[in-house]
Amino acid sequence: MRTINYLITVLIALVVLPTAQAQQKNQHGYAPQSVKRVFMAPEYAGKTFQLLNNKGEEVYSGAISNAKEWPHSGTTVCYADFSELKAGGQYELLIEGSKQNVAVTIDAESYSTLGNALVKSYYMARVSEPVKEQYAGQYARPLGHADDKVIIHESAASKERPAGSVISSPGGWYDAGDYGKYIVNSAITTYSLLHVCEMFPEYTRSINLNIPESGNGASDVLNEAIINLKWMLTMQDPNDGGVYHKLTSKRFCGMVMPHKDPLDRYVVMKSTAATLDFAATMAKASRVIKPFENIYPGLADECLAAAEYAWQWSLDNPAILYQQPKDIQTGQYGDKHIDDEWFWAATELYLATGKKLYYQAVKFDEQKFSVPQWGRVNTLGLYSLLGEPDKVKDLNKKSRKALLRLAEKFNKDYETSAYRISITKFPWGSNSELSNEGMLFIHAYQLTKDIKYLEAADACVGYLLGANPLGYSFVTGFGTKSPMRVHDRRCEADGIEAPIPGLLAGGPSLQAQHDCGKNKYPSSYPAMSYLDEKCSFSTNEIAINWNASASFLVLGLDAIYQSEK
Ligand code: 9MR
Repeated sequence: MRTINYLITVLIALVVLPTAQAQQKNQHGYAPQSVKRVFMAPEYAGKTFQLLNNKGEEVYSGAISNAKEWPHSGTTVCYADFSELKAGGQYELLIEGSKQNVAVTIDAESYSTLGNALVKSYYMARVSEPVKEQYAGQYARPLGHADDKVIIHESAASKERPAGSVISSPGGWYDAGDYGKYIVNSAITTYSLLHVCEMFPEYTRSINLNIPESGNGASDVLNEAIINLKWMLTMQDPNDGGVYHKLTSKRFCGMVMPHKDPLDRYVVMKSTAATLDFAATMAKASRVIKPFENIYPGLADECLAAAEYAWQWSLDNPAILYQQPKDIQTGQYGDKHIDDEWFWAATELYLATGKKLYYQAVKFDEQKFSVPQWGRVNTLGLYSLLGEPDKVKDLNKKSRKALLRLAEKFNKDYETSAYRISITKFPWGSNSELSNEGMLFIHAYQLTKDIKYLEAADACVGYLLGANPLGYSFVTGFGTKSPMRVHDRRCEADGIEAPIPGLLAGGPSLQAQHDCGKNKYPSSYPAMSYLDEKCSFSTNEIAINWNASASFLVLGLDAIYQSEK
């Protein structure tokens, strides 16, 4: 028995430790202006490092930091920081006392390539049109779900639309590894894409994603967002303005391609959260789309009317929380606290209309702002308010204060963390928690031009691309060690080994280790609890909202870097 235990210990030391402790870097490539850190085992603390160019000449040298423990991973690390090296190129990092050199890339295109792929993934997820080879290459596939005969579920029945009757609700994107379409999650996702277009209009207009709409004169990010927006419009009941919470089958289908899914699809109950999120997104869209009236005639006005109609329904139905019907097993996106949804909708409607009634509904002082996530949306309202300082003079000062207070808190976490990263919590979709922190830092930087926020935002990209204790780059197709077995029906069923590129895996979390079995996970530390396995829907699924915050983060940084060159 003792020999076996000994052998197991040796095996763990050989197999687990070297991977966990190998040098961890941004595997895809740092932008010239990035913070550039490579993390390594504590034994190198205080030693020297050098960077050599491709001719073998030293271009930078420095001392490795002190070692520090990161409580979330249980690992102790130190790092080489060569942020001052800004020239693009391929380099070798030499570490005193280590035989293992680290290849480092600095590339001015690195963030735009990545950001574009993150947004292109939405094209790949389009529901009601064929994904064509000229845009998707080997990932081309037939039309998935036409969604032109969607059944009204009992929970969604009304006089005009009784249970069992049929509506048409085509378009949009698949939510995640499953083929559902969920309003709450669509809202934050679509908002994030609209917002990056609003905040960086020239930059986003220069992006060409090679999608069917490319070249129509609007940004491809906006074009892609409109695909989902148009679907969202179909989820509003024209008879009363309420919005169905989701459109899914009764249970998740098997791991088959979209066009092989045999299950009927239903719209399930209207909820106040979905209706308010819908109102907020539509109001935002009306402002962002307005300048493109010639490309999308009438759409901005249609969105605004839909937003106001949804608000009206919410006033009449102020607290209808989503409750999963007994015969439905798909994702819930249930939310018991909807004060933040009220705030977000009121804010966006006020910005879009200037009407007093919405202004009066903006209960600013009752809000506790936090990093956004699908169920925590008031900070999205802050982002919008900060973009319109002249319209909201009185609210602007408060918004600035609230946003900077939040950013400051996360910046402290960034500055004191062993991994120089702001994340301290690892819920389901932790990588999106982090990219939403990055999104917050970008707003703080735009407000203050304080470089510390830009660095903290950039460090989030570094982490997502491999500068983390797992040494995984979490975006499919990017980096030398990225997820190969994401929990996604298309990726599992398409017969292609490499997953669809540009998808952000959820990332480490302890939240639902039962998916593969607790004993399959390598660690009980939250930042280490990740499995690149299909069964791991809690750490290795992909989702539109996770890609959205990452898209904003990477494109936002690229826009800032390009404008400040
Ligand atoms: O992202 C959601 C996460 O915050 C929740 O904890 C989790 C469990 O309710 O659900 C996640 O959302 C899933 C949704 O319910 C269905 N489609 C896949 C989503 C990503 O896993």
